[in-house]
Amino acid sequence: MTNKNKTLGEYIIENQKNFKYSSGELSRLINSIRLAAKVVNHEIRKAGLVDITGAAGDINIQGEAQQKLDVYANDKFKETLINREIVCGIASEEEDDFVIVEGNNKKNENKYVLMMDPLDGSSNIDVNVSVGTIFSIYRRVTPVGTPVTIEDFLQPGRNQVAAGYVAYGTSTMMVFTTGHGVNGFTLNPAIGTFYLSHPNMTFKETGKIYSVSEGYFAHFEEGMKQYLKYCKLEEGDRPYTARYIGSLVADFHRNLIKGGIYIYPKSKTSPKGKLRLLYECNPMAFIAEQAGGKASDGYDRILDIQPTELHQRVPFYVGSKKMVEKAEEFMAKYKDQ
Ligand code: AHM
Ligand code: MG
Repeated sequence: MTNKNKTLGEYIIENQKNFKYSSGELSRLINSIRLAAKVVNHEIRKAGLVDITGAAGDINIQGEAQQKLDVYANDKFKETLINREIVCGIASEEEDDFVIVEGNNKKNENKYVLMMDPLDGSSNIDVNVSVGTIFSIYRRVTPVGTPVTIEDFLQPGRNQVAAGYVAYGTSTMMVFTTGHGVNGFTLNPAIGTFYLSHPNMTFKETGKIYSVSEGYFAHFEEGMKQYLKYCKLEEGDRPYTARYIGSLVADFHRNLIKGGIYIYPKSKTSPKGKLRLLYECNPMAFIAEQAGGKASDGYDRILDIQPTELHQRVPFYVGSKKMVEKAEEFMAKYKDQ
């Protein structure tokens, strides 16, 4: 079949043989994420009506308690995956600790762990701006048949077997990689089907967009300050264009399509950066590399960091390869200042 009109379901079936260790389990897992994404999407699309039907935390007109959307998204993804018995563990930005999934027969037979930020950028919901779901999948390292342990989650990002995001924007898109490039699927809301709309997505080698909250300029390290000055200089293809939505999925997605760099650096007020290594940076870094881009903490490759805790934060530089390299050059040059 050609790519024209191809659905996500068809894509998954056709590409199953290319998935690492293809046993059908990873295909089922991606299928379940697709399903949860549609359910969450449906709820997000009603968000503007909350003021009419009652604010989060209130009792709505049907007598049901309104849930905050990030809690709702977390519950939906968890419930969908647990019910289908395709993961042995889940870690989420919304949970203090990881969740062990034993399966119905309590045999812990499944091979994959999933980590997620179920609704990233959720503070944007109230102002009608795009949000996203980010997910990351690994094979467990402890033996099948035993409950998962923290070791299964604290794996370097290069061990990921799949990662992706769902962007709830002007349209809803699911973009993911299983280690064979990056493909984007757009939801046709009328029939609830994702279609392959962006096959083989790649970062331009360089671009003109830089995305960083310059409001924190005074708190940045010298290297970052110098890089931002460089972005604004009139020279060659500069000055660049500044674009910052404050929603990682949306900022990353735009840069992937147009060429650019997204940065959440460390600062005096966020000495380790803000974004989480396991739920945000690793999956985005895997997608970036699979799309020919680059991701680092300003000095080293994100995917090589050995995590030490579930909710670990890390500075994040991601996007077009040459732009990330240039930012790293500034960070190295002013390292000790
Ligand atoms: P969240 O996980 O609490 O939603 O925070 C992550 C979000 C990213 O989507 C976004 O890029 C960043 O926080 C924005 O932070 P800031 O408002 O400090 O610029
Ligand atoms: Mg987040």
